[in-house]
Amino acid sequence: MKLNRTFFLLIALMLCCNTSMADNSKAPDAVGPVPSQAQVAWQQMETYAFIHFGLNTFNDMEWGYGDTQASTFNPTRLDCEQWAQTLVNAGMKGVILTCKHHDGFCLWPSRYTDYSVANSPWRDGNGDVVRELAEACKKYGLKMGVYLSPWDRHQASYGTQEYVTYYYNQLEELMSQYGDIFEVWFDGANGGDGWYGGANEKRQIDRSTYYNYPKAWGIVNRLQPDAIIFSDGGPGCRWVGNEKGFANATNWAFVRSKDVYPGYPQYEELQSGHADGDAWCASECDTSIRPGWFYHESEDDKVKSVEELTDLYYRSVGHNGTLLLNFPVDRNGLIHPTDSAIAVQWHERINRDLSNNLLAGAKFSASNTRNKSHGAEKMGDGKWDTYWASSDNVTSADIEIKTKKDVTLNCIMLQEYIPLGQRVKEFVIEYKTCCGKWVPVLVDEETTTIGYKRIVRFHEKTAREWRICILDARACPCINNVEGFFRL
Ligand code: FUL
Repeated sequence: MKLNRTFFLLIALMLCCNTSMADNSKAPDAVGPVPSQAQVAWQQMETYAFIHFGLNTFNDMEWGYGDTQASTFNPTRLDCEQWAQTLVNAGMKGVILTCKHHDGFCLWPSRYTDYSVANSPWRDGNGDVVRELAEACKKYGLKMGVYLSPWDRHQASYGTQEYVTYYYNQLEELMSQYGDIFEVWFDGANGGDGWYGGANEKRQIDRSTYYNYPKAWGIVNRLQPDAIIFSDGGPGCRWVGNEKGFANATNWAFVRSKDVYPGYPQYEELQSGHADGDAWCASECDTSIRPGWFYHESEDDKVKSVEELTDLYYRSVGHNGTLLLNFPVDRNGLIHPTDSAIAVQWHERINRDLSNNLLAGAKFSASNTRNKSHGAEKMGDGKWDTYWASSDNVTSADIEIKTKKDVTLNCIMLQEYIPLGQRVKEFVIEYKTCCGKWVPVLVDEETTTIGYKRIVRFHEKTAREWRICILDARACPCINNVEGFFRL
């Protein structure tokens, strides 16, 4: 009995020592899950474009049935350089093309089907949209990504193993013929019915097993090791669970990898991620600049406004996601002038909102600091790789920011140093009143997670002292950037 007590006391003492002996002279240990370097680089792109273009464009459809004649694909002035230049002017860092949508028509001359540009009048059947875009991307400094629909309403073999091989073969073509690819889209959509070589029927497949995705991902990893694989649950990045272009304010870059697969029925969870997820899988917020993904003349006056797009930016990039904004290329083969004008004005608006950091040059301090090389000033030095961190086991701390003179702010940007994991669970932003009282700013959404980037919009306040109170975190917080703005 006595021996037992002594034994337990000894264990308790050892545990205590262990905690207090946490080595705060070193950088904090990572707290899993953590992103790969490629995932960090991908998230730093922040905004990139989708292009939906194909037979649907010429037939006023969203989901071609698979029987539309290839001969109807005939853009008269197709110019991928116009796309690339427009996208660069709109601040986009990359572009993902629907190389094959659900109708099965290929925008490149695939050697595995005749249902492609090779059998269209465009460039006398000698054209290759994927190649033209890849070349334009290189010229204008954009990254290139591909969308290859797993569901194919044209192929007679759809539903059999033969189709899966066909799908892998096409993936292999796209991964090996067009240079570096930054992202590959695996769309979970499958409506069942289709032409299927004339069968005109409904074909159900088991979405979680039919395509054997791990094998498809193996092809991507072998040929494009840095490419980010998109699907409902990654593994590279995840769908955000809606097509409206926003993530929830609470947004974890994790998913429970065993649960989520392309076509995941509880997709609404993806708007916030899984706080207890075992895999790093940040959210990509996709939406179209128009109601449809493909071009329809009837939507020429329904292009999203600069205000709407700006709001989406704050709720995607500003909610720890990326924004994938779709441009439906028109029948000429060009981005429509209305869409391009709005996209460029939107980019200018974001730049105007977020270019004048009113906290630049302010004095940063913190209620707890790990060591000299992780001091509070690291949050204001403009460097990605330097960050403030608290001591191990300290999961709440206050960051104070003193400016030289009064500043009026209605927006604060916070960034965690994500190579060490996403940590913060809850925070509050406060300002000091003239009588020396700390008061929280008025925010219209919850202030919980931060992640790679959190941009908090609030009702404007004028003050010389500001405070970010981190109330809870999964481990000691590591913050590498804090900026403040006045948005007009
Ligand atoms: C969905 C598709 O069904 C839509 O047509 C579009 O391509 C969108 C981006 O993904 O799942």
